[in-house]
Amino acid sequence: MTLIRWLLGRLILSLEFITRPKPLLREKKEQKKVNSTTSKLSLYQFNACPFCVKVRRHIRKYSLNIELKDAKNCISYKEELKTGGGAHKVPCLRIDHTTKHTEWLYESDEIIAYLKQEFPLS
Ligand SMILES: N[C@@H](CCC(=O)N[C@@H](CS)C(=O)NCC(=O)O)C(=O)O
Repeated sequence: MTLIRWLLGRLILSLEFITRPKPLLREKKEQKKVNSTTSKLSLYQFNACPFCVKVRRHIRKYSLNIELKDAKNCISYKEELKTGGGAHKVPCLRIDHTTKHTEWLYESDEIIAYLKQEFPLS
């Protein structure tokens, strides 16, 4: 079972690599603005999770500099996710609105919808 899961993971990552979308090219000033907003975001994820791959592809396509946090291998990220978000489920987008108000957004489709709304293609 572990071997099958590992093989599936490799397959997902290989397919992802072969079919990677081309990142959007923004003007420097525009990208700087986007970077400033994305600095408040981070994605808790697993490397070979298909739902995480879907979100990462969107992030790449739209050239969003969002920090990726490996919640499988990094114990502290795993704990942050469980304590802050309430569940050890990925993908989860952490949105630090202020130092006191943090939102934890689960579900790949919802994360993508949020990113599309926040960073529309102009
Ligand atoms: N409907 C969810 C499915 C997410 C999901 O099933 N994630 C799995 C990894 S692929 C997970 O977090 N499992 C919990 C665990 O492995 O501890 C989505 O689209 O984000």
